[in-house]
Amino acid sequence: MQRLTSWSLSLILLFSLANACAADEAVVIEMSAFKFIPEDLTIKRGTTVRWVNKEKRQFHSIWFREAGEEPGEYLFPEDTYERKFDTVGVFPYVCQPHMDHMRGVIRVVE
Ligand SMILES: [Cu+2]
Repeated sequence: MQRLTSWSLSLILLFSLANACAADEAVVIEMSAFKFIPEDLTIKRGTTVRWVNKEKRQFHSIWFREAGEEPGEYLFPEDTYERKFDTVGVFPYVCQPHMDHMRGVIRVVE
């Protein structure tokens, strides 16, 4: 009984670790100095992308305008936004307030 309990605890610990690692598998795009870094990103299908606002004061947004979506909410410094890409294709996006010069593209491959 004692052995079973510690074995179960080990399993729980293992699963927790696995989840923590999985959560870190997101590919990060930083928003800094009015740019998406990297601006052009290629990922495998099923990958999660996490945008992080690294500005000191400036807000930005993520808007997949060409896909006909609504503009995203404003992301203030240290705010993040995540999206998983399950479809192969090219997905351009812009920052709504700075869309003339602040643009990025996600290329999803098999
Ligand atoms: Cu912006």
